[in-house]
Amino acid sequence: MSTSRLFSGIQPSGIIHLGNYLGAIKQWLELTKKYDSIFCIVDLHALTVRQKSAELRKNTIELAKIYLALGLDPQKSTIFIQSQVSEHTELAWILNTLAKLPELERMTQFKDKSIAHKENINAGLFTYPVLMAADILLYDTAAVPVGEDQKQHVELARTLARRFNEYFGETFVIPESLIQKQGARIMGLDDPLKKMSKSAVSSFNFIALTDDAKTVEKKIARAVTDSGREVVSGSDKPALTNLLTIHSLLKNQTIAQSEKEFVGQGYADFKKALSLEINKFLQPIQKKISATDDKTVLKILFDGQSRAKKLAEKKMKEVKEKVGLI
Ligand code: AQP
Repeated sequence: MSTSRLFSGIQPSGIIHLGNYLGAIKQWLELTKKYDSIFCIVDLHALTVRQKSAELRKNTIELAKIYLALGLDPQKSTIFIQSQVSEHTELAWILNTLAKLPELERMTQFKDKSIAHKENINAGLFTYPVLMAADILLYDTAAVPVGEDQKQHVELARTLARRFNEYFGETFVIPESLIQKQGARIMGLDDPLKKMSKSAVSSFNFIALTDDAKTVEKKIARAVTDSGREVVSGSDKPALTNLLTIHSLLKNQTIAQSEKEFVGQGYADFKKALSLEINKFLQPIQKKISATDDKTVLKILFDGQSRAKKLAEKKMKEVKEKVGLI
């Protein structure tokens, strides 16, 4: 295995959806063959949007079960919970002193979430990208597989790494984001102009990986479509393009191949076939999730914690020395 490191994380801010899977996780499995991989459950990030504690706990364990059900092998990669390695927040503070206000103010996710959660525009939401930079830089990460929405945050991690290196001397690896060509941005089923999101107000925005077959059928039946009758993609057909993207990615084929399957058929036929495809993908995963018990998952997460902690401690020691902290 190459020593080059990969880091990626997902927030347990709800149950992960097809957008998270198709945009990010789908490429993880292949990448684990090439990189020394670390997969984190970024629970501290989830706190930037108000969470109910019991639900956060449940979603954290559920997310670990989903990681395993999707095929991540804890023997081959490190899987752990962010809050269990305190160096993440420690490094985030130091990086906070390097990040500039205008750099954070221009973050699209901050702007979007400030609109979606007007009642809770907290400082954590604003400095979220700095904590994400710490997550990445702490492990000398070379590659960060993310969806298009996170590219801007990885850019900031690169900027902060360079700034630190210039001021304090060579310390951090400059990470690269890995973004898939297709599926990098899966849009909401209820609004194809905004990305699919776990914390969307309506559950009709997303297909959660734990949705049962009936729920999937209902959500796809209700999904917004464009005017017209033919099942075709195009810049003037954002809703159909999104549904066709999901269909093609699940079938590992091009959008053109998916379009061809539905020549002469209407939206109803297409939606039925799409629901079937989604359920075919979800059912084996759901079986694996329910076959995994909490105790097994916790053991995997604690093993991951001790592996990650060792790397993080070493890096923080170096950072503190460089900065002049005793
Ligand atoms: N709609 C999307 N299309 C493609 N990729 C996506 N990702 C998220 N949404 C889409 C990618 O999934 C990974 C994990 O995301 P996250 O949980 O860390 O945070 P997020 O990007 O903020 O995802 P959500 O679903 O929108 O969560 P909430 O609503 O809690 O903020 C990332 O790699 C992301 O790019």
